[in-house]
Amino acid sequence: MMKLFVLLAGSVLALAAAQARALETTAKPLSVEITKFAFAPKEITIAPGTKIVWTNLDETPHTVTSADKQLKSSALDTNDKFEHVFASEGDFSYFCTLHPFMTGVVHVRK
Ligand SMILES: [Cu+2]
Repeated sequence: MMKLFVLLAGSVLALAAAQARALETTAKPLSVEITKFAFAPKEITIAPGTKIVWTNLDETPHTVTSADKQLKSSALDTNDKFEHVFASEGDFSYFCTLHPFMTGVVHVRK
């Protein structure tokens, strides 16, 4: 009987640890690369509260800008980063003000 209890307690702890790891993974910042005049990935789906970090890998400056100005980076030089935490659900389209053909979208879903 005691042995069974110890086994049960062990598996409950293992489950709790697995859940903690899952939460950590969700909260981890996600990366979008700006490379060859494009956002990669161009579309990304995240949970509310997730941070996205954009990094410009081009030799040319780019921006991360949305029409509603929720996203408004300065001109990012090579290896410069811009980050934003998406708190609420929705579809957030953005573009580069220097090259408006460069577009991307962030889908925030529960
Ligand atoms: Cu650009």
